[in-house]
Amino acid sequence: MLNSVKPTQGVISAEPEPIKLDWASTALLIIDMQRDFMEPGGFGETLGNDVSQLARAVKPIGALLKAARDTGMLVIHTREGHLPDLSDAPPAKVERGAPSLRIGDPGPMGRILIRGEAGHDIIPELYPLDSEVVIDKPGKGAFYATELTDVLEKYGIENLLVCGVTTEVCVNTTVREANDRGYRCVVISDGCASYFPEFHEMGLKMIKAQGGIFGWVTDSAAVLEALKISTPA
Ligand code: C5J
Repeated sequence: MLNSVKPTQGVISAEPEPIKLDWASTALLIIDMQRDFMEPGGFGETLGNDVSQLARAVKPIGALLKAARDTGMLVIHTREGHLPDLSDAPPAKVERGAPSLRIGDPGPMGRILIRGEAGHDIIPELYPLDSEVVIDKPGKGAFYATELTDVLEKYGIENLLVCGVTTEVCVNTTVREANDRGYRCVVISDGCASYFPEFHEMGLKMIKAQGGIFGWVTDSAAVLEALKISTPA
């Protein structure tokens, strides 16, 4: 007979070393898997990026999301974006560079990086359930000007399984913010992606270097293994 008792703890094979986590105090934090970053016509492409580079993270995140839902782990999604009147968008962010469209301009998926527009929403494959937490953030880090700290405290979370896009921008900024606040961050290498593969690699190296100066790095299969869930084909 299969043992149906859910494990309360697991050891994740990770770098620089394995890490043991209590699942009840662990959340899956999915950073900015929004159409604006993932699809043609959104913010990412207006900056000149090849958005197809990010697609590789979708399947591993989907497997983690399913595992978190199956095991009752807290799931938190974030979305980067701004209020329609741009009152939370610093001019220094809106005015920089020479994008084809700026934040707030009308694009094929609605106004670029504006809350409530189609482009600002999360891709259908990873769409949040009503029961999951969605944090809207104006910055790169998920703690800046958001209710994330309150949410983590409310649910007694001490450990974060972090994935999403892009590795070196919003994922790294959030991990650094979380690390300074005392959270253990385990970053999922195949669940993160960058428009620049070399930045992805270096972004992960920066996290796990120096004995894990910002956190741990693992992959989705290792998390599923620690949760005792078989890896999807
Ligand atoms: C960027 C993000 N790259 N979510 N945002 O501007 O990483």
